[in-house]
Amino acid sequence: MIIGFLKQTARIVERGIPFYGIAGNHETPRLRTTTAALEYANMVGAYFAHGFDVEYEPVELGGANVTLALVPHGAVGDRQVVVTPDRNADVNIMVTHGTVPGLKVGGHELGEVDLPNRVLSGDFDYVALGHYHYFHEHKKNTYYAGATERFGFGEVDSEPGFAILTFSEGGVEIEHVPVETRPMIDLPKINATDMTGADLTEVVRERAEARDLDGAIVRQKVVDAPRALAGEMDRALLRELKRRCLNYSLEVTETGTIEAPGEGPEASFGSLEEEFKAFVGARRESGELAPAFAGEFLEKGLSYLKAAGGGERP
Ligand SMILES: [Mn+2]
Repeated sequence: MIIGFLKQTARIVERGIPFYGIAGNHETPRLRTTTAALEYANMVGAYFAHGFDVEYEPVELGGANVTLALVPHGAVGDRQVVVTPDRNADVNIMVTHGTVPGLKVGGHELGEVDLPNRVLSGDFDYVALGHYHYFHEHKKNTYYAGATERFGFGEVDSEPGFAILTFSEGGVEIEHVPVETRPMIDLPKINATDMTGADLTEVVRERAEARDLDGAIVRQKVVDAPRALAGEMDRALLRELKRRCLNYSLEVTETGTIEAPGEGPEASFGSLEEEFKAFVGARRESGELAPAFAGEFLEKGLSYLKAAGGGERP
């Protein structure tokens, strides 16, 4: 995958097109002593800020002096961070990553805000946001451009694409340009109470026939299934569906178990320590880990992380 990314990066750079970006939560090195995979792109002439500081990059574009304020995920975590526009630039653009105040997903406000107004309130001509995968207006000059591909069924209703900005005396205009992606289809959920393997096979077949699934990424949820029902299904049908679809995923939840929560847009990532705490906490709550063991595991794990210097910010 990194080879494909580098080839496409080189295609842009070779044409003399300025190419800048920042690291998000996934691209930021987990240990400060290591480097980021994005450094490879920098070697072929792009520029990605992936450290823990705000970086200002002047770029001449179409006769205008543009200053980019690159605010990677690593800098957003700094409570003291200050981002200011360049007074000498014609156009000031901030590029950053995280969750803005008031961002609602499926009617729910996302809990954790890591891009407070303190970061966003500078007098920039435009603020380009990443992390939330939908094209979304936060303010007139502040948008999430959205992702160019869907990353999970939580994004089944998103329209992948990119954004084109036009700056003029009158301000900034933004246009979302959809890109064609593989179809992603979440088939209507099947309630399997009292079904036999043959019944379920029949309903799965009906659901599949109702849509054109060829080459698509498909999910079929089955809930409230009697024990071991999935094993009694017709294997030939499942093989055929797996062959026709890029991916066909049959997700069966048995009676008495709790359905896995739907994947929303990706959660915000904290430090390794916060993630480890959340990991242990979730398993203690689900009963997977006994409380006494979980406590000890958490304590030991945190001390190892501390010793490795992974969580502590200097
Ligand atoms: Mn992200």
